[in-house]
Amino acid sequence: MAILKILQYPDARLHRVAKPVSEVTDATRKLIADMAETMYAAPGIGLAATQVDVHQCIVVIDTSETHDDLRVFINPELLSTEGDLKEHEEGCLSVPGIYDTVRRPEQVKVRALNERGESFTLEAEGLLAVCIQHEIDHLQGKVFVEYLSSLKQSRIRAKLKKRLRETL
Ligand code: GNR
Ligand code: NI
Repeated sequence: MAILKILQYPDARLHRVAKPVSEVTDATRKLIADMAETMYAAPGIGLAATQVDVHQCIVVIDTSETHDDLRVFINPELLSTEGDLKEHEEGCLSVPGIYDTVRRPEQVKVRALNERGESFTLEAEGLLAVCIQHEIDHLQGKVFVEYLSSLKQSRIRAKLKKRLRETL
């Protein structure tokens, strides 16, 4: 297993659109193991392959406090969303230290493949629903700050660029 490097916003590679996985192989499972290790080490509750510069539709999520409930989503599709829009404070491992409120549908229904290549559907609400939507956005090249005002986005870009200069 290995800890992978997480791309930091603003990085153009975070805006690439991921390609569906055509076959779930041992290489896919190796990547998933590395993504999980990277997510737990960060620590974070989710990670999309896009964030580690792999542009394939793969997501790992674990919203448990005990870090023992890994969920794997290969080629996830949002089948439907339900409920009112709900505000949630979001953060992102690719936008460290920045937290802000995003409004998203309360409940989602998602279909994906598991690590054995089997199809499953899942209905989620609460933090898991927020995280699934956040990760599917990553696969589509979208970072949560894009839901914020353009003023906030330029402030965040300036702050992270400055921090990047200072840590070089
Ligand atoms: O660790 C994470 N926490 C989080 C909190 C609120 C909403 C979404 C997230 S996802 C984030 C990890 C990450 O960046 N996944 O892409
Ligand atoms: Ni993120």
